[in-house]
Amino acid sequence: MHTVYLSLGTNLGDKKQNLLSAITEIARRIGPIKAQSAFLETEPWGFESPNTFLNAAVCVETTLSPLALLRKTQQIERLLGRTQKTILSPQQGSRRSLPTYHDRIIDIDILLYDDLHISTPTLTIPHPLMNERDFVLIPLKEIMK
Ligand code: PH2
Ligand code: MG
Ligand code: MG
Repeated sequence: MHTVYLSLGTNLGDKKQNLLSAITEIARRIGPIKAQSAFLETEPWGFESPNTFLNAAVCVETTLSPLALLRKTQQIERLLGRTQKTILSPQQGSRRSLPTYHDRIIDIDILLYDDLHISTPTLTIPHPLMNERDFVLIPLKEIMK
């Protein structure tokens, strides 16, 4: 079994229901939920939008590999109606610019996977921007204590 921390975010539609549906699908397709944070209303970070976010974090146990986990989280995003993908800027690795973000029905990001450190073109764990984002850190601290 592996212990995984996921970040959830939504700023379109029925945001509370979007988080609840995502958590239901995570439990069904990824593994049992060990801890779940409160839902936190946050201002858009890294882009401008009139739509505030609802964010949360969950701790899940899973037998999935990191890449299989990524595919499952993307499958759940599509199932819940997410269409657009974040557009990565060319110099993202250099931290000189952020990706182009957009409003979304649901975003599920992998924060931590056991104490694993990996960096591939499709997946980096721990999440490279997590320590710069209060909307990630506040829910995460709540469930890690
Ligand atoms: N997600 C982003 C970019 N900005 N801002 C907030 N408040 N919450 C998010 O979940 C979020 C964001 C990229 O995934
Ligand atoms: Mg994200
Ligand atoms: Mg994402």
